[in-house]
Amino acid sequence: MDFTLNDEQRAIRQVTAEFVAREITPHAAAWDRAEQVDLSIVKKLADLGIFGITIPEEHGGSGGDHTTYCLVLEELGKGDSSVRGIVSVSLGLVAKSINGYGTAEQKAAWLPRLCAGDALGCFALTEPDTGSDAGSLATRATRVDGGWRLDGSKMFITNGTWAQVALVFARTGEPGPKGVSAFLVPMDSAGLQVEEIHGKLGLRGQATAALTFDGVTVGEDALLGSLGEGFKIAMSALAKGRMSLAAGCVGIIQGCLDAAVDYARHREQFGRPIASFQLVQQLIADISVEADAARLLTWRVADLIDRGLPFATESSTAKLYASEAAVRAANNALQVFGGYGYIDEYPVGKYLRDARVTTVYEGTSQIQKLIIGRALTGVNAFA
Ligand code: TGC
Repeated sequence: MDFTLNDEQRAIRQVTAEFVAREITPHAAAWDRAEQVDLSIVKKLADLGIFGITIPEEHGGSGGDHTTYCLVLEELGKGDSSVRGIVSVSLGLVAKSINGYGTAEQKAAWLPRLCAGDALGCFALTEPDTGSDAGSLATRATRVDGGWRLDGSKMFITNGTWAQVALVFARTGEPGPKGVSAFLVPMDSAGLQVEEIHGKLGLRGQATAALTFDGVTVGEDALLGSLGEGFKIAMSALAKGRMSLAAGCVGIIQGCLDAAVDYARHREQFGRPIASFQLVQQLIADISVEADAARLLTWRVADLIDRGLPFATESSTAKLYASEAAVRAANNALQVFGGYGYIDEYPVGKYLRDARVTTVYEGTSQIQKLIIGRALTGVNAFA
């Protein structure tokens, strides 16, 4: 593996870091308090080309590689995980799925708009009663004249109140994963109700919603991929999504490291900077080691994807490690800050709250361990 970044990757990382420092970091605490990022950030991100990385140029993207994608998500994650999540769902889960499985018409209808930030996507897999066992989902799509009718509900849907298109997974056949199909559903469809979920511990700037489908009708052309291919589309999206989530966690860990080092150098106790105390240095060293380890695990996944090699187990490994490490890093950073870490004048309390859910969504840490265990042993713990 060659992890030397090329000139283009370094330049994009630098431009993104400057953008984050100017447009996101100064507002992150206020957006967190207000429970809503300023949505003008979407167009600004799009103008920088961020919603089109890895999408081919012919569909409005820049055709960049996955290492570049991870570099960008790390910088966004350092600035505000709520903003990072808007990108990793709209681009990482929705646009990439359309690019991978869509017809020429579906790509033409949605990809230029998603890349330009004129539309956002949301990924509607999870349901009120269906989390880890995603293949048992109950939302139903039944054939009607000229298309499909969708009935059911979805839960914890990022971008839910902002999106123009939902990638919806619904049952069209037998129980279990093989009976699931995927649909592209315009969010202004009649019968689709969206209710924002408030009171989250973290990711408070993001719009997380519950969706209800009550006789929503879509045409034949809404089916993404083949009939019964929906679960494969969801798993394929999540396999890459877990890498992007890991990259966002690397950003959290790096943000914790930078904040803790800076604070420890300036905060004085017992007549000298707390950076001079060995136990403080231990907290900082632990964060640094985990930043390196999480970053290298994440870059390995990007490298495998760009070389066309299998990557799903490595992506679960990166997601598992980076998310758990982000929680530990934020906890250690808060310890360095003492009481000041507990108020939002400094970023570490928000890092801790935002990190916590990363061990839960896009597959819990327990699910990642079972995916890794299945790959190692050949024995399926889910069956
Ligand atoms: P399993 O037998 O593993 O697979 C069923 C079929 O899917 C195929 N498949 C894949 N295809 C392509 N790429 C991949 N990476 C694939 N992984 C699996 C597989 O080959 C099989 O097809 P076939 O034809 O061979 O039979 O299915 P399972 O039911 O045993 O899966 C179990 C498990 C636990 C791994 C799966 O259900 C799972 O990953 N659960 C976790 C669910 C999850 O991550 N949910 C997250 C929802 S989204 C979210 O949290 C937030 S993002 C969106 C937002 O923020 O709004």
